[in-house]
Formats: sequence, structure tokens, C-alpha cells
Amino acid sequence: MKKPKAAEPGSVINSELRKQMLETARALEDASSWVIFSHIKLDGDAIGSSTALFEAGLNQGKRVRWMGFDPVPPNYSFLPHVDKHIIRKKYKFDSEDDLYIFLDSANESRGVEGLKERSPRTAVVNIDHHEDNTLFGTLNCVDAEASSTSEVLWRIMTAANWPITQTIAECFYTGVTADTGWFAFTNTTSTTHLMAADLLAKGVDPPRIYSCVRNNRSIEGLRLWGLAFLRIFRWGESGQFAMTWLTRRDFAAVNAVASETEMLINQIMTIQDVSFAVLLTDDEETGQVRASFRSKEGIVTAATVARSLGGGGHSRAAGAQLAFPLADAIQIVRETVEKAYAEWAVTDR
Ligand SMILES: [Mn+2]
Repeated sequence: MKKPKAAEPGSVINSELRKQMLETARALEDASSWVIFSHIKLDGDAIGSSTALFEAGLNQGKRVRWMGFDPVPPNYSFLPHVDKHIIRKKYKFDSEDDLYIFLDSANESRGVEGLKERSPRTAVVNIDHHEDNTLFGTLNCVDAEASSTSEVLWRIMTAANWPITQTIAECFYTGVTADTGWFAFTNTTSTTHLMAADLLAKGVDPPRIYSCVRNNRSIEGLRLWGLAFLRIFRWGESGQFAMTWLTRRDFAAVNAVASETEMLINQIMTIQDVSFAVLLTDDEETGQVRASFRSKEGIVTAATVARSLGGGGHSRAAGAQLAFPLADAIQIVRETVEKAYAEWAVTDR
């Protein structure tokens, strides 16, 4: 079980990691054209870190482009450069590009296809915090202890003495609060709070960011959550497991978009005595079922269950894509959770 880290001032960090961070900053400084890539279904951390880097790039006179698979959810539209996010299913690698930067992507498949055929002179920078990151970049700066990619990037910019303006600070604050659930999840460390203090000192107004991100729901999204809530069922010896699902028809019925499921699974985790939550979503584009998992401390991890279904992620927040019809997926996930729990109960309890 991962315990929160002991106090570690932001300026004093592991020397190997600090070296990687400075190398990463130098590679960024040396390139004149950056292309930032976001993973599918981009979340608050991916958006916060990408917009922070976009702004920093413009401040340094770079040509910056930002690509992704999915639209930025409307509650993040208050951030700078969101209007410049280009939806490109398959970006054609361009020999003019100096640097490809993947943020918050555990592997390249979450970024863009065709990376292998890229111009050999173009470096790939991989900045992330997923513990299962495949280190696919030519330069990898991955800190699995960090709460978020925003935190890793903040440390890179701080180590390299890049100016962190109020605008950049607002992007970072949005990213770090998204991944830590406003500093409530177990990935929150003393460094995370040092980062938050630094961002506030640079002019971030937390109630404003909270209001933009959270009190900005669409009624369609809330209705979608309602459908998911009505279906929640619990099982296990003490009802410790809870699951719900959403079909394509549900999204159509309430006119909701795919991004409306962000944070939904965390609501399931607020049920008394539930320590493992599952959300299954029928994915219209892939024809597959997307499974999301959350686990509390002291129970089989979300990552264990996700991995046994061919997925991955963080220990307490993970997911997998299942190539089964929804009804089968529900049964398979139920059995996988039970099996993983039984194995965990024997060995780790
Ligand atoms: Mn993240």
C-alpha cells in the first residue's frame, strides 16, 4: 500500500529526477516548434498541463500546436488556448515538427497513431505520472509519486526557472485539483500542497477555479448521472463492491456527451461502506465497453483488477477496454473483482 510521502520541499527533489527534469526543460527550450498530444477522453489533468505548457511555449516564442482525439469538455473552456485544441484522429507527422510532447499518457496508444513512422530527427518527450508508463519517449520524465502530470510539469518549470505566470498557475491548479479530487485522494502529498501554495502566491483564486470546473454542469450531464445512480447495485460479503453502467441509448436519451461521465465514479465511492466501484460505459466509437475502477486503501487495488482485464492505470484509479457486449462485460467484471478480492484476501490482508 502506498503511503503519502513525507515532507519534501519542492526545491529539494531526488537528484536523478531533477536531472531528467532539467534535460526535459532543455529539450523544450532547444526546439522551436512543439506539438502537444492529449490522450483519448482527455481529463482535467491532461487539459491543465497542456494549456500550461501551451502558454509557456508562447511566452518563449515557440510555435505551439495541441492535438487530441476528443473535444475539451465545456467546463474547462475558461482555460487559455482551449479554442486552439485540434481534434485529429490521426495526425500526420510533419518533418517540420521539432518536438512531440505527450502529457499524462501512460503509453503512446493513448496519444496518436503513426508515432513509429515519425521523422527520426523529431524527439518525443513523455511527461507523466502513471506508474505503468511504458517510457515510450526518446526523453521520459515520469514521476509515479507525483499527484498529477500538472505537478510533474510544475516541478520541471520550477527546476528550470521558467516564469510561472498567473495564467500558467491557473492551468496547473485546474490540473492538480482534478487528479487529487481537490486534495482529497491518496495521491495528495506535501509536495502537492507546496505546489498549491506556490500557485496561490502567483494569483490563483481557488473559488473561481472550483466554480468554473464544478459548478458548471450541464443538465444533460446531471440527468445522465441520475440514470447511472438508479442502477447502482452492491455485492460482496459486506456490500463493499458497487457497480453501475451507461449504454449508448442512455447518452442519446438525455442528450449527454461522453465527457459527462468524468467524476461520476467518484460519486459511487461516496456510498457508505463501498470500497471498490465500477462504472461500465458503452463506447459508441470503439464498439467496446469502457470499464473504470476506483478502490479505497485496504482493499484489492483498482490497478490489479484493471490489469487482469488487459487495462492499467493508477493503483486506486484504473480502467480497461472490454471487447464484450455490455451484459457480458457486467458479468465478467463481477467475477474478476470477486476473484481478485479473494486472492487479495488470502495474500495481502
Ligand atoms: Mn493525470
